[in-house]
Amino acid sequence: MAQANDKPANDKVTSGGFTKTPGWLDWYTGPTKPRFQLPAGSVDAHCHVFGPGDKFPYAPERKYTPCDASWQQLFALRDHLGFERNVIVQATCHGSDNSAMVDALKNAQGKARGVATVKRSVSDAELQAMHAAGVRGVRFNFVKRLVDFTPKDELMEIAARIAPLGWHVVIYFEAVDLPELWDFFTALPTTVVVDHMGRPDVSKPIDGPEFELFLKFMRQHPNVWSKVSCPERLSTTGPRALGGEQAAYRDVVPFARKVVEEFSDRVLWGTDWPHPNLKDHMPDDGLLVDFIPHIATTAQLQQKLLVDNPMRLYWKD
Ligand code: 0GY
Repeated sequence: MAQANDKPANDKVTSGGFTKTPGWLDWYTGPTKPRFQLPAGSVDAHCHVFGPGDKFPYAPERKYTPCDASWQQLFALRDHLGFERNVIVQATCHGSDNSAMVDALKNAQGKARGVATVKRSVSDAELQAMHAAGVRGVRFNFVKRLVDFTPKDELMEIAARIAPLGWHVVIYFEAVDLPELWDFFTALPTTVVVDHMGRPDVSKPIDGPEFELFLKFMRQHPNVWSKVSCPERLSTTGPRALGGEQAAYRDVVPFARKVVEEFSDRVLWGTDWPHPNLKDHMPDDGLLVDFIPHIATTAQLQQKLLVDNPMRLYWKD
């Protein structure tokens, strides 16, 4: 049965003279070995590295200071959980300095791809160098507590520049903001990948207007994909299962299952390690993996979610 993390959640360091944000929860030491056996070649398609701060200082404009989380620690987790590859997404605490993420890619022996954050001042040579290191996308963030917004004309200019590289755009936003962002998102010229299903409020009905709008977004726009990740961020019922076949984070299950089943060729899954900004509990990553068969209920859906889709998007060249 899934349990919450009862181990200390503040036992990690932040090097380089930085001080963790008060109340910061550190990533989990000694995660469980998942009971669910991942298909061969599975990709953890949403995770981050933080610092370490003494080597890759956190950005002055950051909204939080995390504990360090290195590529060595990420790749150890990958191997422990049974993943083959990672997609490392630039975290906002590093702003548009992608060097920690790119350093991780260069040390991954081809087993990691990246998603960067760039400004309009990025040069073509810098984009080419990132491509050579394994970057395949840029992330546009619309979550107010994480970033000061970049003007939409600048983002559109960036999208036009990365499109010829075959890259895509990852978008992070809250469900309530989708109506206002709709025109911008639907004008993007690339594949568009939504983080965490557009952060639905899972205490609202699954057939209510908010989640219906998200489904319409995916139905009407075949270039839109979704990560069905982060039940630990979305859940109000939390990690404790009720027993039997009940899942942890059970209130998220119908939302994620709906997206997996209707858009099986356009979904991705990731751990979100090292789980920035969680306030309530730090998930055991092994138990997060055990959530997967509750939302992708057949071997065929699991193969698409964990292997075929991320390989098509990130390892096509
Ligand atoms: C996530 C979620 C969060 C943070 C970031 O880059 C980030 O700082 O993505 C969040 O706080 O919701 O996907 O890691």
